[in-house]
Amino acid sequence: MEEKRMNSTINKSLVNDVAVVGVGGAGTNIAFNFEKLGYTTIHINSSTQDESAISGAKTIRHLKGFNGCAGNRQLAEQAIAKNMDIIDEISALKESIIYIIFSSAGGTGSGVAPALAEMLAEETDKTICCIVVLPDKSEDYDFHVNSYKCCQELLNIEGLGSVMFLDNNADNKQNINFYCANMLHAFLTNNSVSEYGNVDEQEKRTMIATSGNFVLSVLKADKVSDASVIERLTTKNIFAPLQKDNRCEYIGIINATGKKINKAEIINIVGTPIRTFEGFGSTNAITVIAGLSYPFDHINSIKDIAKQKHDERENAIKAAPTMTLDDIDFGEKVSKNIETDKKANKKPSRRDRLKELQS
Ligand SMILES: Nc1nc2c(ncn2[C@@H]2O[C@H](COP(=O)(O)OP(=O)(O)OP(=O)(O)O)[C@@H](O)[C@H]2O)c(=O)[nH]1
Ligand SMILES: [Mg+2]
Repeated sequence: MEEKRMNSTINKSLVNDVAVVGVGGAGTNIAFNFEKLGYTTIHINSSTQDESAISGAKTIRHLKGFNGCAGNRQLAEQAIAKNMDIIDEISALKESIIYIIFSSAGGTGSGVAPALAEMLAEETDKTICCIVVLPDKSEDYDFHVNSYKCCQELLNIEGLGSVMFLDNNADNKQNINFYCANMLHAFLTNNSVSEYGNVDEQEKRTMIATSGNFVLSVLKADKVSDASVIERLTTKNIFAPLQKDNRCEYIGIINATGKKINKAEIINIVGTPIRTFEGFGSTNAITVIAGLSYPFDHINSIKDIAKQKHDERENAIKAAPTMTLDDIDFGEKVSKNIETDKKANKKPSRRDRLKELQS
């Protein structure tokens, strides 16, 4: 009992040590889900319309002087450059773990978030984690170009903690937003204890702080099997498909009572970790993989879609005959200006005629 109380206090302190920063429409929508779960949250946007979508949000920081970035990443970077006080405010937060959440495909989040993440990683001792939304394949050219460029920039930042890649092909946006916040919350708050072992706060911090891709699965005890957990980690989930190179750093398995997940089966899929942290006695079974390779193949497929859409546009421009509009001159007025015509045809007034006689 004593141990249980101690463990739950520790886990509560972990949640109290996490702050969330949403940037742009998608980022602030997802961050709002975290805010409702009790996290310290800051919402950054350039668009007042996006801001009204999260009505009731406590802390909204508007990028002053801007009203939307319309998919323009450079404009968004300028916006944060002119509003550096927001970065100072985040640096000064008491929480030591910051999750920056944004879509890579728009303008505001895609342009602001990498700059923000890099500055916080350079200038603070905080653990800087990201949650990045990737576009669905039906979306337009511009979204794919932005997403690829944003990921390219993000993956070159040194000193980042874990990054979660949410794939908008996987489900509708509201579900993705909800599952992302609630699964991570389930992991951060899990305080199950067992004489067989626990995943403690430090182990959770280690997994969160490990750079690379981070995925997790949360299943109710009655749904747990090795196959269902693997399915949730690899296909039936909200994440970008894993890079198939068998590289990971840590595995965390918090087993549901009476339903032990076979570690070897997980390793078979994600690769050999430095260590597997195992816990028991949980209501939900939670499995976490940290330090995976970034999903390079999937990000390259975003570039391929951009290229395909680019080529379609170029081909249409090339194939279209050059059209011009010829001049026309029918030697007459096209439309009559009645007022001008009336004045032109008016005979001189008696006053004017008398004036002429004065000279
Ligand atoms: N998962 C998820 N995706 C979203 C959500 N809202 C928009 N998106 C996706 O995010 C991308 C557009 O990014 P936004 O976040 O709307 O763009 P922004 O950062 O506000 O940038 P601008 O509006 O261009 O200045 C598209 O791929 C959308 O499909 C959301 O609530 N959840
Ligand atoms: Mg927007």
